[in-house]
Amino acid sequence: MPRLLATTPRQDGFRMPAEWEPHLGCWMLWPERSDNWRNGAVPAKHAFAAVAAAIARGEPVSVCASPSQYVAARELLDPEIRVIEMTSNDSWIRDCGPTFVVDGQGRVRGIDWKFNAWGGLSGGLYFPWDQDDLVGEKVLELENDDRYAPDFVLEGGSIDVDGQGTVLTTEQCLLNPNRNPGMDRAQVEQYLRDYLGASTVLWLEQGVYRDETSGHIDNFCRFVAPGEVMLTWTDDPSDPQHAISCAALERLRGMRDARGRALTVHKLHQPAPVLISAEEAAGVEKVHGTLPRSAGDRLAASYVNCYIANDVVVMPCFDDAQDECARRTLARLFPTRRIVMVSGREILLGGGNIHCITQQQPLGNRRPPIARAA
Ligand code: KQY
Repeated sequence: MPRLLATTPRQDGFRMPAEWEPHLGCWMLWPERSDNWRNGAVPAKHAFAAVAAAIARGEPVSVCASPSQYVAARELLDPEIRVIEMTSNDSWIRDCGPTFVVDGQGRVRGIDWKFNAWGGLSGGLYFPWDQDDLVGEKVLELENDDRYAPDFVLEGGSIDVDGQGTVLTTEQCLLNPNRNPGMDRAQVEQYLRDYLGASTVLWLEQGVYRDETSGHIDNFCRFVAPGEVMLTWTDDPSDPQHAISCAALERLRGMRDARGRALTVHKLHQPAPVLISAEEAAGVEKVHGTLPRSAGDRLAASYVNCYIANDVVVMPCFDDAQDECARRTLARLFPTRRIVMVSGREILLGGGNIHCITQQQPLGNRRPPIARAA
């Protein structure tokens, strides 16, 4: 039986690896709620299946689906993808799932953060979230991985690491009183250091314009290698994203990572504004307590929200002229991986993108998975 640990990963010599370090596989949750996904989540299910298939070119994928959705998921997902029956409130495993950590011997453990649906009753995105909050524990039990369970609310999308002691995050999210009220910056940093095995926390002020997660870093700025980050960008000064990205660039230029390196910043130009159409908005059920969708609302579209798998990088595309530029940039940044584009619009309509619906499980000292021929 996996153990619940009272120590911290730092005390035990564990750290969160960078996403480009080898994976045992990837976890996802299956979408179904009709107050977040339009048309009974049918288009979203196809989008999730396409993401799972793209990732499965590089590593094994496990998709957890609720009892009533097991058959639909099994039907739509490729046969090599494992489907597991598991209840959840929605399908954002980056945020409600475990964060895996490894030690120098390649042992793997998990952090089971507290989850409150991006802000609980003051600004959260839906109610209840009790089943989402159990996802981390359930995954770790299935995998027989020992578990840390800090009394700390954190979504996986709100942090990014280089695997060498540096954590990147935003003040907008982690200092938001609707996550860990009463905790100041120093206390939040201590949790990040203790649980991610890091020494340096780098803070950007905010995330992508209108990102409903309170500015998750994984949609805005992420490590692509030690000492290198990619940043959502626009050259258009009339776009509200411009000032946000310029302010971030300014801060990034003054930062040093845990090893004292200055950061190289790679700009990823955002697509033209993605707005919810009247038809799309009409397909989402209105439910009290769930963030509504309105025609004309701008979505937080970003190419940064991609998943770095063993042999592939799976990136969202938006039927936009910038898609190809972003693909080329990612190909340059990840020269040993194939870049696979999957349409991101349907996932974006739900409030996130490919990185938000995936969670990597590090390989540690286990045998490498056999990748399907791409
Ligand atoms: O990580 C994310 N971007 C999650 C977004 C949740 C949206 C719920 N409507």
